[in-house]
Amino acid sequence: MSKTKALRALIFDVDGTLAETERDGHRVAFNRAFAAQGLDWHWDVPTYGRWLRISGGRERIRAYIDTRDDAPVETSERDALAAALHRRKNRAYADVVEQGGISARRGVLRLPEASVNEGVRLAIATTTGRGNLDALFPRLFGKGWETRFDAIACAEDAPNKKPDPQVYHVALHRLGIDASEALAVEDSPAGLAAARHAHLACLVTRSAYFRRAAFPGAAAVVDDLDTAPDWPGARGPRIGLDALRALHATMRV
Ligand code: XBP
Ligand code: MG
Repeated sequence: MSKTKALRALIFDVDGTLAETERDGHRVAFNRAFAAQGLDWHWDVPTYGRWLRISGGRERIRAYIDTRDDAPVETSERDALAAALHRRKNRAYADVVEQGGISARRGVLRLPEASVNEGVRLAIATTTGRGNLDALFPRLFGKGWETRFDAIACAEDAPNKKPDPQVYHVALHRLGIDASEALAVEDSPAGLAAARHAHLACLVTRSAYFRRAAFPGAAAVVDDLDTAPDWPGARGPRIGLDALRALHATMRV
């Protein structure tokens, strides 16, 4: 039996975990990008859910282009179209956020704040690009948001997208801690797999697109951070730092 290590950091995914950015942000922005590019393509809510299986917005749109009869024939042109649509999508995403289209999921503002006050550090491990954080985080956490996070790892730091663990390895390296000293918070099967491949315990807060997904290997699966915790050693009406410590401990013994 290995000795239980103290919980020193929480590592948060962004899309789907901190906010419903996929359904209400990236999807909407992709549709605006299609229209701006003169394409009559459209991703409704269920269709986008199917394409979400491909991590990474550029990778997602590139795979979709391959299914379209009305897409360019040459590979280089398809690559260029994917890059152009992705750039447009990210600009549109910033507009959606700016227009107030995205808000924090339940518990996302409370729990990180409480954690920092009790000496547990915060980090980000996301497949999305840094520009999307720069658009979203001031809206969620206020102007000085960067000072709240001890490590930020995003697409530019980890080109191998989830379920590859690369982004978690980068976050752990920047935190200077071992995987056994952190807890990941994710919303999707790919995110959970990435965390587990990096040997992290992982709490899943199911997002809209993954309400019925299976989460093998999760420490716990809940609807959101304001849920009443039901694992051993946890008390109270909502998940608090004590509950996260108890969850982390159960995964380590
Ligand atoms: C998020 C993603 C991202 C977003 C879009 O996955 O897969 O690609 O959908 O962002 P996770 P980009 O929450 O597991 O990190 O267009 O910047 O890729
Ligand atoms: Mg996610």
